Amino acid sequence: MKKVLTGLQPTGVITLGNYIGAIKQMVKYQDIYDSYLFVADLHSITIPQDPKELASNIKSLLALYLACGIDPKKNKIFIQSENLYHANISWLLECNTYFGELSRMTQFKDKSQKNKNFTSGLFTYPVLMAADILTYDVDYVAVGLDQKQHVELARDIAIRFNKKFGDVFKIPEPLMAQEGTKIMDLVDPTKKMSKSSTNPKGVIRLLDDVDSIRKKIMGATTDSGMEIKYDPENKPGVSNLINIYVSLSGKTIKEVEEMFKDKKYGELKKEVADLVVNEVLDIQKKYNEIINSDEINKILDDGIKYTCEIAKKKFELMKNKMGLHR
Ligand code: ATP
Ligand code: LTN
Repeated sequence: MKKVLTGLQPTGVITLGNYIGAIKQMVKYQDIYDSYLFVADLHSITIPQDPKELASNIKSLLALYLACGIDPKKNKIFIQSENLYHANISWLLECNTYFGELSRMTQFKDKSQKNKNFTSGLFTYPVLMAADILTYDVDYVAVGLDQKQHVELARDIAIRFNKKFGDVFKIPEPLMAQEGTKIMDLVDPTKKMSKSSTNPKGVIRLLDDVDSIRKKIMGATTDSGMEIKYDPENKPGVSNLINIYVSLSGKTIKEVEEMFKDKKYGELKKEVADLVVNEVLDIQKKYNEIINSDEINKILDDGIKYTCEIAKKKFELMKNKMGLHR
């Protein structure tokens, strides 16, 4: 069975974008691949985090994974910082990664510009991500377009390491979400809907109360004209609503356009809101059952035991190949 892996950062309550673009994809993959899903908490501290908030975000993200349909029997679920091998493996890889390569990462360029006092962790972040991936010899890494460059770097590092020290790593491939799964901000539909967005009106979070979700969708920016047509370039607002409808209903873009052919924007918004609210209510119900149960701890104990065994073997193999032994 082929293996797939992904991680999400606990940088805030996840959005409808994260749900459609990442979690729903993993729910689909869990039936066909051996799946690894973790909380990338070591990645989140590359930018400053409030310790109390971070701890609560980690727990909440885990509960949301389960509430969204991630099946702990089909996934190895773990917290990155609990597996001490990730940071160790990352160091061995860092010493086989060039400064120039990391300087070319577009995420680093963007994020270091936003915060002049950025940490060196922000710079070496892609190597830690390579460690997450290469440790488990996965075939696929489930990511959005923004992370593709990091997966390509992981491949380059693995190829170089194998050449230098022998066959140690499998070369992974990015597995991108389907076309059209990028959900945009409701207020500015030319911008991605993002956890760390500063305008709450544009972002739907899975734990928002459903009245406010309805209000945000009814207030979404639409475009001039009247026609309900998928055209992201000229009609980004309407296209985003169609995209959400398509992602949650399983219908095709054509079918949705047909359904709303002679209808007004307001009707599309109402139907999108109904779909989202329905799905979110179900997730919130499950979330509330899980968040204070002991289920998460049990799942994490199993996940960390399983993944540490694999990671330990990979770490020992790397050390041996590199001459780090008695
Ligand atoms: P941040 O604002 O902290 O950068 P984010 O909301 O942009 O967070 P990430 O943590 O970078 O999200 O990404 C987690 C996963 O969710 C990735 O696989 C990413 O591709 C996916 N994702 C994030 N935003 C969207 C979106 N708007 N539409 C579809 N997928 C998304
Ligand atoms: N960098 C990713 C999160 C992440 C990840 C990974 C994704 C950390 N390690 C390994 C896939 C594989 C992000 O910010 N979305």
